[in-house]
Amino acid sequence: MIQNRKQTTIIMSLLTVLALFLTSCIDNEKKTQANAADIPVSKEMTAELTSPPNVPTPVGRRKAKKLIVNMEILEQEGTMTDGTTYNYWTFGGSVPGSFIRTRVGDEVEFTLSNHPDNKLPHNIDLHAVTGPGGGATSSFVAPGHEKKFNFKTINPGLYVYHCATAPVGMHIANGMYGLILVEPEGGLPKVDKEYYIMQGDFYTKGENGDPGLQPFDMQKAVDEDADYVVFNGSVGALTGDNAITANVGETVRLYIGNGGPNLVSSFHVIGEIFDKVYVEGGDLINENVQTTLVPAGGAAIVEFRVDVPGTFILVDHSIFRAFNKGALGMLKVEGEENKKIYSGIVQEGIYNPEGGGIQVMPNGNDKKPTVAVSKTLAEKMESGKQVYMKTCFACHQAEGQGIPNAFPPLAKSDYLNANVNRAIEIVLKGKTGEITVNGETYNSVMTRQAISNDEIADVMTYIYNSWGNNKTNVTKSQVDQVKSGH
Ligand code: HEC
Ligand SMILES: [Cu+2]
Repeated sequence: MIQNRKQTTIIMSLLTVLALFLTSCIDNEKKTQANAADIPVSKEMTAELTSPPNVPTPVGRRKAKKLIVNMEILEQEGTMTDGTTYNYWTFGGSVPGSFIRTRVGDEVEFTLSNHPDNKLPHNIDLHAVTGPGGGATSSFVAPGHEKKFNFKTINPGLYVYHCATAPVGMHIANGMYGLILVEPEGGLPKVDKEYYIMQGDFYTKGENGDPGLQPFDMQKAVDEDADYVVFNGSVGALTGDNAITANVGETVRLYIGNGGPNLVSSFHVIGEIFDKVYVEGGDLINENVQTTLVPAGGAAIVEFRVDVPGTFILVDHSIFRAFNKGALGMLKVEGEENKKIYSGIVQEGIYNPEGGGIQVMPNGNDKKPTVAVSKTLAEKMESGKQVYMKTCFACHQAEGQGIPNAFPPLAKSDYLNANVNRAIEIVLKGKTGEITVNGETYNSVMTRQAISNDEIADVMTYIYNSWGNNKTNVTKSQVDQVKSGH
């Protein structure tokens, strides 16, 4: 014990040094935040608020100001997907809510008004706020009232805001979330295009695609069993005519948020690599990233330069959400091809690993004419169904219903029923460019299907005799004729 006295003293003094060191670190930390809190504000301005996918003008070099933010809560019915509506609760009339753009040191005067036609009280918790409830406790407001509170933005970054009124999960599930950006001193580096995209999961009484006004389903929400997972509040909010755009050579910055309430997003752009990701919307910058994780109640900023033209698909790479629940958007890039970066198809040929010589199975009956086999309709339906389930099913789906905004339906398809030869040709040669099926336009790619003319006859017969189509019986000789162009 006694001989340990000296050691104890040494340890004690080491601990003291360590403690001093840690205190000074914390002091420094406090100092930067205190500094931001001390940034003086000059003048007053009203914040520009935008609905998605747009963002307000960059802050740039402007001085810190008293920034007036007026946000109105609206409960309103909107379209979830074709034929399906939902009662959205919104900040500013959109899901996600209006984008708020500030800079570090701004003194925000926030007025939250709850429209008199609304049914419920609401409030707002901004993750950019340092203070109890992120503002929630000061902003609780009944329909037909408004509340005002002030806060100073002391940490730069991209932050989520959301309603925090009980039941919190339900308010978020109904669309009450958005993003607030706090730019650093001097602003973010300049880019050519900026967009606002936020993912959310929705829970409805009916299943995905069930028509009519669909009420919120609390049990499904608790079970995290989402019917819709979407960008910007609805299926197709960022596809077709709603796609975001850029030109070859431009730099694109996406402010990505995830409102949840439950699911995290594996955000990915098919055919692009993020040059930069501001991880979780903070200061840490990662480079050359394929997929970035955006937590529920979190955000990320991604940046990339577009080098080649085409349609780039934005997805949650938990991929069934993209193709079956709606988490799919599009970035359309126009401009010159760059064959050095991407060649497109250079050559297309027959892949024949076993060589041409043994492709015909000898059956000891070589002389038998192949055309002589004539199948009954039932046999063709049987074999056609097999071809369908093997080849077409992945895109056009089990009941031929297709996938909204991606793959057209074959069930009750006016396009299919109007012209048999045209449909055969599509399967023979593939199809690109815009087509309209049952009033919906598709502008996608169906690749040439590598199946025999006999199989094409069977699968087309199967499709024409299923799901309310016009019962055409397609023969192999008809397919042969279309193929030879007569
Ligand atoms: C990889 C996905 C994919 C596969 C596999 C696929 N298709 Fe398609 N199909 C599409 C797309 C996409 C279009 C629309 C093309 C466009 O926008 O120009 C389409 C269009 C069609 C059309 C015309 C539009 C309509 O709805 O009537 C027919 C007919 C069709 N496909 C039949 C088939 C058949 C038969 C098979 C299987 C042998 C098949 N497709 C396999 C994606 C696919
Ligand atoms: Cu609310």
